[in-house]
Amino acid sequence: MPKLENIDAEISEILNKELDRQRQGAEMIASENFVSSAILEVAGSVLTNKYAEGYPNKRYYGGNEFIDQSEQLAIDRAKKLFGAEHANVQPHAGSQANMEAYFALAELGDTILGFSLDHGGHLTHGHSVNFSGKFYNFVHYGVDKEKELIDMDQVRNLARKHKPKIILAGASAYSRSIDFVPFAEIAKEVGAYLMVDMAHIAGLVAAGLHPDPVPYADVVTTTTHKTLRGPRGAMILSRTEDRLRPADKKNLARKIDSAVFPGMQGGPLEHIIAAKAVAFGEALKPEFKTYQAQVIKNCKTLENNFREAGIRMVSDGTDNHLLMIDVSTIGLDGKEAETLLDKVNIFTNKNMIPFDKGTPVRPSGIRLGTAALTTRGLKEPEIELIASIMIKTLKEKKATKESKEKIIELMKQFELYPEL
Ligand code: DSN
Repeated sequence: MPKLENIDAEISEILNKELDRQRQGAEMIASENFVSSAILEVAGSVLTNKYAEGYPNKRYYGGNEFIDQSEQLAIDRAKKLFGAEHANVQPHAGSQANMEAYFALAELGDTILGFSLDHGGHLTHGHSVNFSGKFYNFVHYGVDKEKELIDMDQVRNLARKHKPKIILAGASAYSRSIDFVPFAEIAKEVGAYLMVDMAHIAGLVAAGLHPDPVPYADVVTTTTHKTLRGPRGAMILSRTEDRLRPADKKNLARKIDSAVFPGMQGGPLEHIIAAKAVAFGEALKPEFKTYQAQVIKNCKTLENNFREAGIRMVSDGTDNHLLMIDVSTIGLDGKEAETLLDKVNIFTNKNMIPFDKGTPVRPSGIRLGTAALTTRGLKEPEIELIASIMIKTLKEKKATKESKEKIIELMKQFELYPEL
């Protein structure tokens, strides 16, 4: 087979450079991870060639015998992994999954109660610049000022006042466990659907190391590429029955499927769906639980190091795979901190923190995560070393060549895709 480098030297070179960057860096962006070689292989497979609009055994194109088998495996494994009644594995990304869930549960203009982006929510949870904030009437809850934990009194009061069609739980920058029981109680009291976006914590949930939203929520959306460690994509889990509208001709499972196709998407990405099946298969193995437990231990190690260094953390620490650092307490903004760390090959992202006095482009925080480093095999001693380099770089406001070399040297010891 001709090699990419002989066909498209420019793209080939970019791929090689990106592989080197990934190999030589300490990847601490909380939403990123490294897929297995098996997932890489399937994501780059011949399944990309096939049109398969519809669902297994109900397609709008011929020739889907094997595609049907692969998508059905992905569905069955997803249901088994999360104990869900229904799974739709076609959403291309988390944004689409959320849009499709809103389409299935609400009418345009309906009220939805969600977690504010600047307190740790997500753009698709009703921000004014996003489709969600334009199509629906979002009302937002946040964290309390003292402990910086989700303010359930506020959730209850806003739910009673606004009577939302959907109450949405889930976050992209919240380092504490979320208890879905009170959310379900409030949803029941006000006659709302409970929807959970578990994108960040899906791997922890699958391993039984975070409270499970599936028994409590009507609909659960997730991306597949964060702690779940699958290919870039998403899925929607749901109950079969529509709890609030049981008399409707379509049950909830069918409403979700119709919202995905033909409601929002066309041809599913069957190469990615097969790669999701591989990821779910990996997550069903006992080693996955060991991996997720180490993700949390590594994050706790980070927390201990930042506490000892006297640097403020949002909510004073973590229960999961991520940690929010308030870099304003050391005289930096998030953009400056991100840039300094980039220069020593530690990859993070600037992030708003609750009650931030900064702006989204110059916020007061950075977000750190341990899912990707743990996949590379790093444990507590290596995390300590990375934490010490981070803290030194941030406190001295100086990115030294020596620090960068130490990170490259460390990461060399943890091979990434040696076969490539
Ligand atoms: N889910 C976001 C993140 O956490 O990085 C991106 O949309």
